[in-house]
Amino acid sequence: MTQTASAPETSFGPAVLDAEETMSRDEIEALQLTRLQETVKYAYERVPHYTRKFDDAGVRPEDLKELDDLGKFPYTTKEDLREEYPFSMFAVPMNQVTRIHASSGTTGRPTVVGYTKQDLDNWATLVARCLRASGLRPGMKVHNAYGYGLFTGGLGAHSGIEKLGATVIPMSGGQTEKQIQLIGDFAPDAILCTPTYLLTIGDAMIHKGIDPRKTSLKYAVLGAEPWTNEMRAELEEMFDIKASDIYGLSEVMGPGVAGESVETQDGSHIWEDHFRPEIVDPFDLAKTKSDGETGELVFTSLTKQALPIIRYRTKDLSTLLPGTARPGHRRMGRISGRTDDMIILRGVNMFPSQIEEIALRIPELSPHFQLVLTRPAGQRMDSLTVKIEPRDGTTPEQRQAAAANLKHAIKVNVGSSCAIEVVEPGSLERSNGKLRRIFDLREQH
Ligand code: DLL
Repeated sequence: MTQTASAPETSFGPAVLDAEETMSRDEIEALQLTRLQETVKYAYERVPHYTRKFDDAGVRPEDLKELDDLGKFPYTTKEDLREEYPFSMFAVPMNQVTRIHASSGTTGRPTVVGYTKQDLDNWATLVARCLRASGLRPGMKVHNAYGYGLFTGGLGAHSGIEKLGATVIPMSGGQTEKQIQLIGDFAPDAILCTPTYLLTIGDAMIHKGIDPRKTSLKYAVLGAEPWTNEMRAELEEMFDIKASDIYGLSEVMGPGVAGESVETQDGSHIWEDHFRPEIVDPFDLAKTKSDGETGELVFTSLTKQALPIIRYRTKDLSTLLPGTARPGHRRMGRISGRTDDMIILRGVNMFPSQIEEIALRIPELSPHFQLVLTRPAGQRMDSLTVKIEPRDGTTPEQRQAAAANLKHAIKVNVGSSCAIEVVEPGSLERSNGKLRRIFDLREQH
C-alpha cells in the first residue's frame, strides 16, 4: 500500500512513500516488538557469540516481553566483531551471503559485515526512502561520489538510487577533475558524497572558473561524517542546492539507517521498522536515557538475516527526538561527535563539529581547518592549535582579527584556550571522502 506524501511536487512528480513510512507510532512499536522478539531468538539460536553473551548475562530470548526489556540484553561492540573476524558473527551459511563489506580498519583488523539477498533488498529500500525524503525522484540523474569498494557508502547508495528508479552515475570518490567534468557533461540533478568532499569539489570548481551555483545540481545527500547546520548553509549557498543528511554505519547496515526530509531539514528520521534505537550513557552503560537526552546511540537490527546485531554501540553521540515529516519514526539529533573523536583538553571535552560551527560564523574564515594536539616538551598540559584557512581575498589585518575572534569564541562557547594559526588558503589537505580533522601529535613528545 502506498500513499502520496505532502512533499512538494517537482517536475519529476510527487513522492510515493512506503507503507511503513506512514505508520503511526503505535503501529511501529507493535511491529518493533514482534521483530525484536524474532531477532533476539534468531541471533541466540544461530550465532554462538550471542548464545554465549546472553548465557553469561543470564538472559534468554523469552525474557523480551516488551520493548523496554531490550535493556536486559548485552551490548555488542566493534571489538566483538573484530574478535569474530572475519565471518563468525554471520547467522547464515556462507552460500547465503550475497555480499560482504568491511570497514577500513585503520587500527587492527577491519570489521566485516555480510548481507543476504533479502538484506540487500531491504538496504536498497531504506536508502531509496532517504533519497526520496531528500527530494530525489524517479527519473532524476544522481551522481554518486561515495567511495565504491569495501566501504558501504558507494555500493549502498548505488543500490538505493537504482531502487528509487533514478539513473545512477557511479563515479565513486576522488578524481576531482573528473567529477567536475562529469557534473558538467551529464547534468545530474543530485549528488551524493561526504559534506567535506562536496566542499572540495566546489572549491575546485571555483579555482577552475566554474560557478558551482550554475551547475545542474539541485540536491545533495550528505553523510558518513559529522557536519553542522553551518556547513549545510555553506554548501547550499555555494551550489544553490538543498542539502540533506543521511546517516548509517557498516555494522548496522551502511548508509540509510536514517535520512533527513528536505522540507523540514530537522534531523534524520531513523527507519524504525528496521532498527530499534536507544540512547545510553556511555560512562554508565546500565543507564538508558530518555528521548531528548544526549548520549551514545545504540541500535538493534529488526530484520537483518546475515548479521543480526543486538544493541550495537555506535560511539556516536546524539539524541532521540519525536518524528516530524514521518511522525511514526523518531529523529536523531545531529551527531555532535564520536566518543573516540572527543578531545579532552585540560578537562574540557570538545568535538571538531563545535569548532566548525563557531568558525563558520566568522565571515573571514573558511570551513577548512585541522585540530592539532601537542604536548610541548617539558610541559604536562596538552595544547590545541586550530589551523584554519581564511577566505580568499582577506587582508592580513582581517585574518589577524578573525583569529582573535575565533580564539575568543572557542574560549566562551567551549571553555578552552587554544592557539589559532591562520594558514594560507589552499594549504590544508582536502577531503576525498571522510575528512580527518584531528591530528594528535602528543605521542611524539
Ligand atoms: O559511513 C555509512 C555511510 C555512508 C553513511 C555514506 C552515510 C553516507 P562507516 O564507514 O561504518 O559507515 O562509518 C560510520 O560514520 O558511526 C558515524 O560516526 C559517521 N557517520 C555516518 N553518517 C553520518 C552522519 C558509513 N550523517 C560512522 N552524520 C558512524 C554524522 C555520520 N556522522
